[in-house]
Amino acid sequence: MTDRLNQADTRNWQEINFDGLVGPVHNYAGLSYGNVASASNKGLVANPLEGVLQGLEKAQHLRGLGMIQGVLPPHDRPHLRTLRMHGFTGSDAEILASAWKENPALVRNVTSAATMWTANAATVTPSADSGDGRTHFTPANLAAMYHRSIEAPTTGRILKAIFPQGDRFAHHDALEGGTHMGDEGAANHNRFCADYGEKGVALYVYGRGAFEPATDLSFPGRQTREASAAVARQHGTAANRTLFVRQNPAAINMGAFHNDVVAVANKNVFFYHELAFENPARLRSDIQAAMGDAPMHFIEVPDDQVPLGDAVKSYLFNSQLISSPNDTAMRLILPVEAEEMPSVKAYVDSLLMSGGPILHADYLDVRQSMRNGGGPACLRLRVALSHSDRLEMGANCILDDLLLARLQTWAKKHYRDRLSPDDLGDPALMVECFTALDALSQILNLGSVYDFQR
Ligand code: SUG
Repeated sequence: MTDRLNQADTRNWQEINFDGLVGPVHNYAGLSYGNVASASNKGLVANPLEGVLQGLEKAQHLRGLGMIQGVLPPHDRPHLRTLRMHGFTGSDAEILASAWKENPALVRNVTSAATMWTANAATVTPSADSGDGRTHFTPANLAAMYHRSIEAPTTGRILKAIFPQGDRFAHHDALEGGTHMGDEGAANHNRFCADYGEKGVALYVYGRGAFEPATDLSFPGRQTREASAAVARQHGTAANRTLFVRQNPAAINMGAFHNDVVAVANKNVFFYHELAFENPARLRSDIQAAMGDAPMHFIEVPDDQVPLGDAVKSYLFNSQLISSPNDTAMRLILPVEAEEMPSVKAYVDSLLMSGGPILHADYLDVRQSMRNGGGPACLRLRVALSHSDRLEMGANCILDDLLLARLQTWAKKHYRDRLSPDDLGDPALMVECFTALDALSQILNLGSVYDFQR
């Protein structure tokens, strides 16, 4: 059965980007150690309404380029289930009040809007590459950061609502084992292929081994080799088409807490910084060997043209690299911060003139997210699907004009335009968030995915 499904349509594949909607509690609490933007913007007043609208505008921009664009909903915050697990009891308002009084830092952690960065939601293996011809999903356990370690169960329920478990789609539980099995999802996973429906090569990038001291790291290596290997095994990708490589410790120490801050792939193009990996020449030859006859294009950005610090600060590599049906060449979707960094702007200008596979670049404003270390690529989960896979999807998460208008109206009705970390104990904010998400789950036809609905 699965072979038949696998072979039914290698054409008519498209990569869908599922953008995470910025949540109503979007704020700058500085929760992510090792994420330079999050730490340096700690305490700023955020504008959740502007954030969600910026995200929708990015999604709409991609739609305008002919891409299929999905959305993933924010999670319920504050996460009362976690506070109950901490032993707080009573009504919702009582739980929040006593937790805020006793431990405001805990409340800030369970009131992060970090689920917007859906590149960390899960690792996805398209059906063309998996062992059984189904699309496989493993929600990331995000064990390295407490505020993100509470995401996986709700993420799993949302993914199952959109991709029903069965002949087409297979769902795994998030990895157990705490930080030893730290898994940050698609942000540390690249897929190379000649075309989306062709068999691809998976490249998993990890920060450290689970059972070795990483004395060369001054910031957390969030992803372990063992976690990457476990996900690859679950998804059943062919051994000769599955590669594992360590991220350069120098990049992690410079603030590249995920590999997608220093590298991005699309089809047979790999665009990365010279210092992203310790031995890029070896990696290139391993990728090309795994790809066989399909020629790869490697675009290695030299440190003397774009210093690693500029790349991390501007998020050059946290751009989306897309093949839109309207273009023959590939296109980068960059944050405006990249345009404002002279070394990066000069590099991108020369890249577009080089006659290579990337000939277009758009700079978009996602500053609300960027201040927390989340660029265009962080904000989306890529799912490559055949046409017949797409027909089997559930829920109502694919953007069209009507859904876009409904989401804009919904956000304007429910979101604040100012939020500081000191506001997170406000019981009214909790009510606003749950009311907004209840309405959203109906708009997106998700069923009862949230803890407060169960
Ligand atoms: O996990 N920031 C996120 C940013 C994630 C970016 N994702 C990718 N690179 N794919 C993180 O560090 C900051 C939240 C705060 O401080 O409130 C935060 O979680």
